[in-house]
Amino acid sequence: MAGTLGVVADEVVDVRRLQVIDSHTGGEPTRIVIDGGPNLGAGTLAERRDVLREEHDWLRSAVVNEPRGSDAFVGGLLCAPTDATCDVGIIYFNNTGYLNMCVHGTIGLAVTLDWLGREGKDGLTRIETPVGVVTSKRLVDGRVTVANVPSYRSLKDLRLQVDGFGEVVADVAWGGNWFLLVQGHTLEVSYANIPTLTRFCQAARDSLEREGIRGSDGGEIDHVEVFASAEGIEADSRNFVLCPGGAYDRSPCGTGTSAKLACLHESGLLPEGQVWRQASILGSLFEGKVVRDEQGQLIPQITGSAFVNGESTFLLNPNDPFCDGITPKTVC
Ligand code: PYC
Repeated sequence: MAGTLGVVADEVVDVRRLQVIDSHTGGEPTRIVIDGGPNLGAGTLAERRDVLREEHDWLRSAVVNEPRGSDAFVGGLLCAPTDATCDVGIIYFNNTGYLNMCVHGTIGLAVTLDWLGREGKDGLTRIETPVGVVTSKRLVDGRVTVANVPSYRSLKDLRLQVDGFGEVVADVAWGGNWFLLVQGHTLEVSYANIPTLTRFCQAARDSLEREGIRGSDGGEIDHVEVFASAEGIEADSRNFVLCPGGAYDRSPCGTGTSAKLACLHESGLLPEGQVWRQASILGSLFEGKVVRDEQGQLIPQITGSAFVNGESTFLLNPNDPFCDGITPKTVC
């Protein structure tokens, strides 16, 4: 949607409007673009994500980067689904690029659709993503359960040398994104220790890259998760999750919790249906369990709460040097 808001040197300026709804899930922000996005054609969600990345990356940057957003934001572009059984489609992105799936974002999407009166029948919404169909179900207590894409572990007990930190023991698993899950370590997993945890996770990513370790489909392992026992709160574990753009996840990270559940199940430590309570670095909680689908695939179900906390129209003025957000290209 375009409008004429400003006049610069006798020239009428076309200002593009984007309508967004903000929410947060356990402290982690989600910003859903509900109107004003570009036409991405009629391909699959994965194809339309490629069009967005290659031809309209300005949208990602304008929506989640400063000055409108921050490194912590995950954005989502609401799309028409190509799968006729789905209610909506979604493409998630962040400060550095595009996500495959995002569970905290999908819990945020569920409350956003409820706010708009657009969720599926009886609070159950089928959502097409670039990596498969997921569902969200709003529970009577207001929480939301997301049934995620099939999840699995691809590497167990990997010994990784991390510069400045020594050897750690970790698994690699898929939960809708690729994760390095670190348990054999001596780090303190606490809010006060976020700067050190961030340095550790960045160094661990560098080690993965140096050693050419990737997910079993060749995908980059771009999220790193560090686990410890949960002291002082009712949870099975507390985690710290570093996202691809260098920000930490304020929520327990739903795709990361899915990857964790797959590892626990494959190690015989979490039977089907048993609840695992995963706390974030802030102490916000997700409850998760795994079930098998008809094909025998492991489906994590993640439950958490989200709150709608903003409804805005963004104005994209081409005369604004930071119209499309602050990026390396806009810095001189
Ligand atoms: O909840 O899946 C998640 C997620 C991914 C990145 C940030 N949050």
